[in-house]
Amino acid sequence: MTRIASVQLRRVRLPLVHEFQTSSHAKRFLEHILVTLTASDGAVGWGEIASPSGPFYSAETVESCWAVARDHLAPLTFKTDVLEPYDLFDALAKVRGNQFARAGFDMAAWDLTSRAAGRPLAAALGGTRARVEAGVSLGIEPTIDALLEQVAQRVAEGYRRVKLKIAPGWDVEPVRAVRAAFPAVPLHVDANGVYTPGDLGVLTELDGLGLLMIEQPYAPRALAALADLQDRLSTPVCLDESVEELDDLHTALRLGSGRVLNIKVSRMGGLTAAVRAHDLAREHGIPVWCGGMHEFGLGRAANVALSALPGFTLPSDVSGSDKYYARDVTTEPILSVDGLVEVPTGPGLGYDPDLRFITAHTNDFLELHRT
Ligand code: OSB
Ligand code: MG
Repeated sequence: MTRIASVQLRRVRLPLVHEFQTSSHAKRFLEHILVTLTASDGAVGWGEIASPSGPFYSAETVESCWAVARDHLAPLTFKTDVLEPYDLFDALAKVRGNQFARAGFDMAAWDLTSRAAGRPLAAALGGTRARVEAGVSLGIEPTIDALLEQVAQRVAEGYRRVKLKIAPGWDVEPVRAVRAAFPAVPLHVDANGVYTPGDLGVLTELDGLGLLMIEQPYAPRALAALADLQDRLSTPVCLDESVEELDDLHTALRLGSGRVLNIKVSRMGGLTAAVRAHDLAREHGIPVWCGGMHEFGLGRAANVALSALPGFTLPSDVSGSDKYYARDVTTEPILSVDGLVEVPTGPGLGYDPDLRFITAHTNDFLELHRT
């Protein structure tokens, strides 16, 4: 029996090497919360709460995650016997919503149990690949030329797929320009839910550009409208924000709301839920890939491990650390070489936190103990 004896929470802020703009906001710095669980036998596991600062991707914010982690998740963690990571996931599922906050604890439980067993996280999750294919996600740029320059750089770096953020005013024209300049590059677009059925004209134009998929064209809960759209398009619709729980995926499968699933550890509330979503999608013949939230190296290592599962047949948003950060929170950066990222073979996440660097970038620290 393993009891968690202490929980540490750290708010860590890092600058992004390149500004990232989506339909709702532009980001130059990111603040994520690192979760450290220490068991009574001394075993340690690290997790990352990768919530954006504002409630524009999901309802969560860094502030909400901090409060929920401190007031609800840590106390529930102290009450739970963590033999398997599932034990903590199921205990924390008492909390509704708040997936990003829960995901940080779930990830730490997976790291702790697999590290203590001397087993790589990927193997513990059921991963079968030695390396995974990496794609990049490119934000809205000030000009089409700046976007073309970004695509050229990332293609030269070897990334296997390029995803472009789109929004009204930045859609058909930039995508057509990228398609014309890079006819052979696997390309997809992500709207983060900003279009409505009134925009069918734009989406139909995009349908003609040979895209791998159109990610989250409509709002998260518009599952019926997404199904109507999928009926009208030959390009697969990919769901991101629409699937926060396994039941959302059941509904989407029943309605036919999309043909591809982006699985994010954060959005699903942890690795446990991510594996379950993978299994369900696979049963239904839906290809999946792992999406990112600009995770620091710890969260990114979890994404790499997850992407080793057999249903992850499309390139994931697991770019190398250098695409995001000049220096990362792990002692070794995550590397993408020719668009491939090695799945670590060491115990747990396979990457170690650089505690000195983390401490130098920590804005707030809290340690809680089981009483
Ligand atoms: O929709 O995939 C998204 C980043 C912040 C919010 C939403 C999204 C993203 C990304 C980042 O696309 C992808 C990455 O981490 O490489
Ligand atoms: Mg997305």
